Parts: sequence; structure tokens; C-alpha cells
Amino acid sequence: MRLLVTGAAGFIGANFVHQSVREHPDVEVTVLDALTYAGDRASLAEVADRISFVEGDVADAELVGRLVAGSDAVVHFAAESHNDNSLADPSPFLRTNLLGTYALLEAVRAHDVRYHHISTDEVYGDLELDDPARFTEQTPYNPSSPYSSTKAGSDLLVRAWARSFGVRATISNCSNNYGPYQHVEKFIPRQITNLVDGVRPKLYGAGENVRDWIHVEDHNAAVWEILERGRVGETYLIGADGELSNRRVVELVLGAFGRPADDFDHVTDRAGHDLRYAIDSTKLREELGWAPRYTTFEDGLAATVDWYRAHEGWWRPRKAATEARYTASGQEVLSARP
Ligand code: NAD
Ligand code: TDX
Repeated sequence: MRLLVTGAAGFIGANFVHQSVREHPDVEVTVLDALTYAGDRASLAEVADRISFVEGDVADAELVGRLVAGSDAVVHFAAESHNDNSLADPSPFLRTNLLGTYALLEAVRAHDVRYHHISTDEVYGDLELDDPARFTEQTPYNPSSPYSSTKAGSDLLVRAWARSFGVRATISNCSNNYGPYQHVEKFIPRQITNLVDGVRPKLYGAGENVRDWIHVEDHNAAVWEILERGRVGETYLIGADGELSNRRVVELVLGAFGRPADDFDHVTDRAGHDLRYAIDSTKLREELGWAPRYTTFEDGLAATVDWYRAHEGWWRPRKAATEARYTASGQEVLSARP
């Protein structure tokens, strides 16, 4: 199979390519990535001689058309992915997430190429802390942020192209990922790398918000199942029953550094901050037999802390600029718990 993977110089895509080279050696991988602030060729260094790398924009219809014409399938990870950045400047989110997906859909339609669309549970909005409900494939879309609304819009484009033009597409909506190669702007890597520098972790608001954590390798194993055996036209939710409050995650990260559980700062909360995400992945598990391999978050987190400690050369170049962006956005340490 000739597989085009977009956005694979980023966190999840890079892990997907590593896993693909390891577990599907017959697949010919071509990566298309614009190398934005979030992309890093170093994330693909270990597999550089096993893949083709094209630097370019997924919204470039001519380039995308050429690459798709030479592929049997596309997995589309490329996106602007950070909620906080989307509050500061939504414009690249509209371009990449909406126009980029549009360019890919037109190309796979023209060349009749199988397409898998990577999306997020954030398209469903949020849940109350005490709500027993979890998101399912039937939950109505109700996104909160510029990021999640552009992801929701891209999902709807895929559904429309599947129905109107018969594009052979599947969609997956996954919960919060953690693991190696995640940008230091994101919650878990930000706190680990702060602690390496002796800086206290930064918790938004009171830290009661809940995220449903999944190890990136479990996400990518599910993507392979869907690509190979998923029913065309269907959506699959991916989640590993990993609900934890942000405060609990910070306590666990502090524990990994031998620091007291309350040794963190409360900082300015995110505008419109979604309270809780929770995924019901019954369809994926029953239809495709997928199950997560990382069943305890504590073990996956310990391995992730070890990875960041051992790969300072990978994350260090982006750390200072990322923290400067947070400061410029008005994020401040609060003197008391809000
Ligand atoms: P990331 O920000 O780490 O990586 C994004 C990659 O896309 C980068 O390499 C960047 O250079 C590239 N890119 C951005 N704009 C581009 C453009 N116009 N053309 C080509 N390449 C471009 O993101 P991530 O966390 O790896 O997320 C990957 C996908 O998974 C996204 O679609 C995201 O919405 C989805 N997702 C992420 C999570 C999560 O927890 N991180 C959860 C569910 C779904
Ligand atoms: O310093 C921080 N302190 C903090 O308390 C940061 C960066 C975040 N947070 C909170 C905000 C969220 O409740 O931690 C939680 C996780 O934050 P992010 O890592 O920014 O992730 P989130 O906004 O939940 O979105 C992520 O999961 C879904 C990805 O970034 C998205 O791309 C994906 O779609």
C-alpha cells in the first residue's frame, strides 16, 4: 500500500509513522507536512531512510492532487491543534483545518483514493462532572472553541463528500493523547518540562476539568484497525476509559519528580474551558476488536516522563518560546486557588 500521511512531523502523526514502519513494513509511507511551529523533522529522524518526506501545505490543491494521485490511501493528521492558540488567533485554524481538509477531499474524490480523517472528541462539546453520560457516535456536535469548531466543520465536510460524491472515507474522534514527541505547549509535556527546569506546574483554574487520557500508541493502533477493517462512511470513537481531573494528573507528574502533591501554581483559566470529556468506545471495541494496551495511566505517564528526561535535546529548542507565548497571552499565576 502507498500511504500518504499528512501532519506526521507533529505528535500523533510522527508516532503513527514510527508504528507503521515497525508493524507494516510493506507499506510505502509519504509524509506531507508544512513544518509549522508544531512540526519537527527530528521527530521522524529514526525512520528518515524508510519514508519520503514532502514539505508543503495541505491547502495547496495542486501539490495535494499530485501526491494523492500516487497514493492508495490517505490518513489526515495535519491540523492546527492547540485550543489556547486558537483563542489568540483563529485564522490558521480556519485555513488548515477547513481548507486543508477540503483540498484533500477534492483530491481523493478525483482519484478515488481511500481516506481516513483524524478528529477529536472536542467536536461534541463538554459534559458535566457528575453526568454519567459519555460521548457516543450519536452525540450531537456542539464545539466550544475556534479549534474544535474548525475540527467539527472538517468532519462535516468529510460526511458530505462521502454522501454526495461517494468518497471512501472513515472518521475517528479520539480523546486526549499523551506520549513521546508531544509539543511542550500541551498540558502533560508542559508540566514535565517545567519540573525538569525546577518550575512549578501550571494548573488552569481550580484544576477540576476532566480529560479522558489515551496513550498515543493505542490511538494509532485503532487508526490502523479502522483503515484496514472499518466500514466506509462510518465514524468510530477512540478512548481508553482514562478519565482524570487535571489536578490529579499534576499530582501524578509531581510524584514522578519526588515533589509534594500541592507544589503547583493555579494560573488564569482558559476562556470557554470545556469541563469534561468522556468517550464510550464500545463500537470500536465490538466491531473491530480493538482494546488499549496501556491500561494504567500511571505506567504510561512514568514512561512518558522518562522519555522527556532522556530527550531534552528534542524539546529544549521550543520551550522558552512556548512559555513566552503563554506570558504574552496574559496567563498569570493566581495568588490563591480560584
Ligand atoms: P500537532 O500540532 O502536534 O501536529 C500537527 C502537524 O501538522 C505538525 O507537524 C504541523 O507542521 C502540521 N501542519 C499544520 N498545518 C499544516 C498545513 N497547513 N499543511 C501541512 N501540515 C501542517 O498535532 P497532534 O496533537 O499530533 O494532532 C494531530 C491530529 O490529531 C489533529 O488533527 C488533531 O486535531 C487530532 N487529535 C489530537 C488529539 C491530541 O490529544 N493531541 C486528540 C484527538 C485528535
Ligand atoms: O498549562 C496548562 N495547564 C492546564 O491546566 C495547559 C497547557 C493545559 N491545562 C488544562 C487545559 C485542559 O483542561 O489541561 C487540559 C489539557 O489541555 P491541552 O493539553 O491543551 O489539551 P485539550 O485542550 O484538552 O485538547 C487536546 O485534546 C484534544 C489536544 O490539544 C487537542 O488537539 C485534541 O483535539
